Amino acid sequence: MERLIYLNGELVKTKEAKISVFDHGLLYGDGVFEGIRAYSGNIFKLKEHLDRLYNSAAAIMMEIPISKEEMSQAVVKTVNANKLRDAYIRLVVTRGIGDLGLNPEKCQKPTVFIIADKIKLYPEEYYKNGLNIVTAATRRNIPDALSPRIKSLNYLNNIMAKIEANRLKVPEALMLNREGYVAECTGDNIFLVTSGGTVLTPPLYIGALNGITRAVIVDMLSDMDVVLKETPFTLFEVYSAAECFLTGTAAEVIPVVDVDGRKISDGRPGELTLKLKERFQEITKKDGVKL
Ligand code: PXG
Repeated sequence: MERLIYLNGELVKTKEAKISVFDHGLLYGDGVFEGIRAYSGNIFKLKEHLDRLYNSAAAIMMEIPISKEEMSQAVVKTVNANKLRDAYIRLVVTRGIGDLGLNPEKCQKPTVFIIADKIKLYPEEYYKNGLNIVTAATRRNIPDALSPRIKSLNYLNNIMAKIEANRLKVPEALMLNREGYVAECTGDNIFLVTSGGTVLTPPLYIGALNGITRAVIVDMLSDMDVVLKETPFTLFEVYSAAECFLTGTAAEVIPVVDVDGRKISDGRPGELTLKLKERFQEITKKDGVKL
């Protein structure tokens, strides 16, 4: 089925959903985006995604031309127009059409588009057996150059790390910050469970995206009375962890069983990881903005 794309206030067919070659989103990666999911007719954490989108836009001094309420309605409208109940939604706002110079003042109005499509799920095997990942040589962007908290269209840092993963034929790469602390993966946040049962995740200032899935897991751990420490850690803590898992909109909660050739514990997905994955999936069934 040909998809209908929301583009600057209108729903247009995929073939007609075109962006100018003078759009600064393309010329300079000047823009912000979100990846959102709908589960059985409910858009998961839409408010949180929109808050992050508008915060990212504020950080790059870009005013999104429609209100959050209008954006929320536009997302719902786009998913419904494509008759989707389970969907992956990509929401993009670029600086808009300008000239060939990088000056954003030349851009009259941000371009807004929303794509809703079927979600490509990760292979079931990843959840059952866990992922092998590697540490990328490419360090995460330093926050005082370009904050990893901004979900910008400038994903080259992550893409370079993803290329390293591809070359080693693994699905994800772990990224360290400039100081050598573990930050996050190319499209997922990371958690460890220590042998004592404490859960660790890097604080956001280390250089990680404020993941929506991460926040759900943080709340869940608090409900379960599991001690969570948002604290910097190095690869040593990763290699010696009892469990390791990644979180993200696409992956949800996914176990990691091998990092840089070091088996995590016995090389099987951990107990707490599997419990969190199940609990997370239960929440996705209940919560959300109705389509
Ligand atoms: N870190 C980074 C760098 C991300 O891009 C996450 C963490 C997880 O955040 P959420 O809010 O989703 O829990 C992301 C988001 C993909 C894809 O196709 C994944 C993301 C973004 C864009 C595409 O796998 N992950």
